[in-house]
Amino acid sequence: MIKIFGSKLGSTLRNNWLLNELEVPYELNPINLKERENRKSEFLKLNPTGQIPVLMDGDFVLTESMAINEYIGMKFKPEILGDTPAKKAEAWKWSLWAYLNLQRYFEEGLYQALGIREKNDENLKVAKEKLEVYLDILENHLIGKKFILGDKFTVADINVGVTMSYAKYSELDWAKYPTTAKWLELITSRPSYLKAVRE
Ligand SMILES: N[C@@H](CCC(=O)N[C@@H](CS)C(=O)NCC(=O)O)C(=O)O
Repeated sequence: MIKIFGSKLGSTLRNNWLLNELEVPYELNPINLKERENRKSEFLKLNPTGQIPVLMDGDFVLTESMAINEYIGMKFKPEILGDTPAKKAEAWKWSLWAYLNLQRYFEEGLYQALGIREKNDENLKVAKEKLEVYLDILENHLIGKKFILGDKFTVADINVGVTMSYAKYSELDWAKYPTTAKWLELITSRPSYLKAVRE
């Protein structure tokens, strides 16, 4: 059985959500970051970077949540990755776009809220300004579409959706992003998401 080392939230959620979506049984091995289990030598053998998630499938060990989703998709249901070369590439494009442009600014709010970074209003302001630029782009992209790639739910919705789940720590004016809010509500009401965050 596939093993995931990680948690129910953060980057690991990408993998737990996709595994549930594809109805693939898996075993979640909790790694407690507060207790620094990710820095123990046993875990560092799996991922020398000391980060979760890690996938283990037999002897095969893989890190990086989006690479793990590529593996899960390829192995169990390749269409979830996009059903044409263009759609697959677009799925990667949006997954990387969100991770590289949105996530680091969401992390400012998240880390300050959790006390990992010191309170700094100026940094929060800068992060919010940057987020507004990128969220406008996502909003315009989603207008007239049900999902990121159009009418089909794909791995891009999961990868980008998890990045967007960090938004709750940044004080955003959601009235500016009604289509994004509707899309997020739609994808996070899927049983696969609810199972991943609850169980
Ligand atoms: N790019 C990595 C990021 C993984 C990551 O940032 N994991 C966080 C939890 S969400 C972590 O393990 N943090 C602990 C640390 O960096 O010490 C991925 O997508 O898998």
